[in-house]
This record gives sequence, structure tokens and C-alpha cells, in this order.
Amino acid sequence: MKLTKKLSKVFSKNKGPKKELTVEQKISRRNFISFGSFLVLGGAAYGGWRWLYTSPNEVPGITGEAHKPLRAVLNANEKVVRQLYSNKNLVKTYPKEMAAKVVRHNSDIGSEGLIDVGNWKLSVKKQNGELLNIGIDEIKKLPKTEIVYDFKCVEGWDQISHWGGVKFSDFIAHFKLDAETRFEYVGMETPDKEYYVGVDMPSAMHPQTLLAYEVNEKPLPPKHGAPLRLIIPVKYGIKNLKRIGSITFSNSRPRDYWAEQGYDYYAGL
Ligand SMILES: Nc1nc2c(c(=O)[nH]1)N[C@H]1C(S)=C(S)[C@@H](COP(=O)(O)O)O[C@H]1N2
Ligand SMILES: [Mo]
Repeated sequence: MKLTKKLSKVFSKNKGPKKELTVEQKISRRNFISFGSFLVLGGAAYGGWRWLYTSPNEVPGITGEAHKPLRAVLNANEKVVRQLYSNKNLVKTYPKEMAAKVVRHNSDIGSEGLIDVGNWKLSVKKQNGELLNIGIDEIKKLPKTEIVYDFKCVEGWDQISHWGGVKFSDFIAHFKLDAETRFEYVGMETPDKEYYVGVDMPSAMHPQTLLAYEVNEKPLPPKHGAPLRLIIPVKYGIKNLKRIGSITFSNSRPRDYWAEQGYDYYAGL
């Protein structure tokens, strides 16, 4: 398949219940397409050169053979594009011995003070309007995943820390929320709605993204987001919402506390 076709396929793969593209989406789509054209044209130039170099006795564009070098370059470019735009790139991990014993603590907007973990429920709003209310014990029964990685705060500090919980993608599969993953964004808010984040779906579904309930193999203390927080290694700390109260899905950007203060909405690393 031609690269251009692939590019448009990559773009149209979100067959979710979306309507019009927002201006931002149009801009990023345009940037993406022009970057693609740049690669295609660059590849064609290089391919042309390779062709001149390797097949001086053939007429360009006539035999299939003549296209081979160009084809190879296009295929290589496609790999580059897929790598750049895929969220499958894994964040570097470390042995757990390297994790900080005293985990740094930052702000607690919407997660201040104690919480009655027994009465806490995670509410998940499904596409059909149905509301799931899930207790922490139910979440702890799901397959556990641990990660030790370098947590980075936009304020300029970072620290290797060790978290445990359920992969967001496992949580989605268990609660049969596959249809919801066709939306473009996930929104999460604290129970009091004081702190809230929006995350693009590919980053939420990234294999290292966790709904975490442990730090250093112990239940999260309130200051680190008891009973459940987001650990999303592909993003800066600001997106790692502590004390999740609700999860929603949408094609428009969910409100985001720090984006409202002028920080980059995407906040990717
Ligand atoms: N509810 C809530 N979650 C939050 C914040 C917050 O103020 N309130 N701060 C964020 C920021 S800026 C960072 S760096 C991390 C800090 O997490 P930690 O306190 O466990 O180190 O939490 C993030 N999640
Ligand atoms: Mo932060």
C-alpha cells in the first residue's frame, strides 16, 4: 500500500462516534500530512538518486524493477513515521532496588486529607449513559502490573519510583469498555472535582499506563493518591491524577486543570 494511503489510514482509524474535527485537530492533521509529504518527497528524491546510482541502464518508471529502490525507501520511511507517532514506545524502566524509598510528594489539589477508602467508589460513565461504581477491592482483584520508572514533574524534579496497580488497558478489557476506547480522550477527576485531567486515548491505553493502588509495594498513602491514582509514564507528573473519583470518555478535550493555567495540554515526555 502506498505511504499516503497508509497515512490517511492511520488518521482515519478512530472510527469512534466523533463528528466534526476541532480547529486544533485540523491543524495537527495538516502538520501530520505535510510532514508525511516531506518524507514522501524526500524519499522520492533519495529513491531517484539511488535509482540513478544503481540502475544506470534502465529507464525510470517503465519496469517494476526500476521502482524497487524507491519502494524500499518508502517502506523505511513508513517505519519512521509509525515509530514517531506510535505510543507503543516504552518508557525506560529500572530495577526496583533503584526506586526511591522516600517518595517525593507534590501538590494535593482535590486529594487533601484523609479519605474513607471503604466508601470510595470509582465511577465510570459509559457511552450508553450507564454508570459503573467500582470499589477498590474489585480493582485489586484484576491482574497486577508494577513499574519502576523516572517520574518527572514539570517543576523540574524527577525521581525513580515504584508503582503497582492494574494496567488501564486491562481495566478497560475487564469492564468491557472497548467501545469507549474509540473516543479520543479520557477524562479523570478527583471525587470533589477540584483537580482534573484529560488524556489522549493512545496514551491512556499505552501498555505502561496504570491505575495504581500501591507505591513501594504498599497501599498508596493519602498523600500519594489513595486509594487509586493514575500513573502515566508517557506524561509529566501533572497528568498523574491522585485520588481518582471518576472516569469519562469523549471526543472533545476533557477539562484539564493545568492546561487551564496555560500548560501544554498534551504534556507528553
Ligand atoms: N489530585 C491531585 N493529583 C495530582 C496533583 C494534585 O495537585 N492533585 N498534582 C500533580 C503533580 S503536579 C505531580 S508532580 C504529581 C505528584 O505526585 P506525588 O505527590 O505522588 O509525588 O501528582 C499530580 N497529581
Ligand atoms: Mo508536578
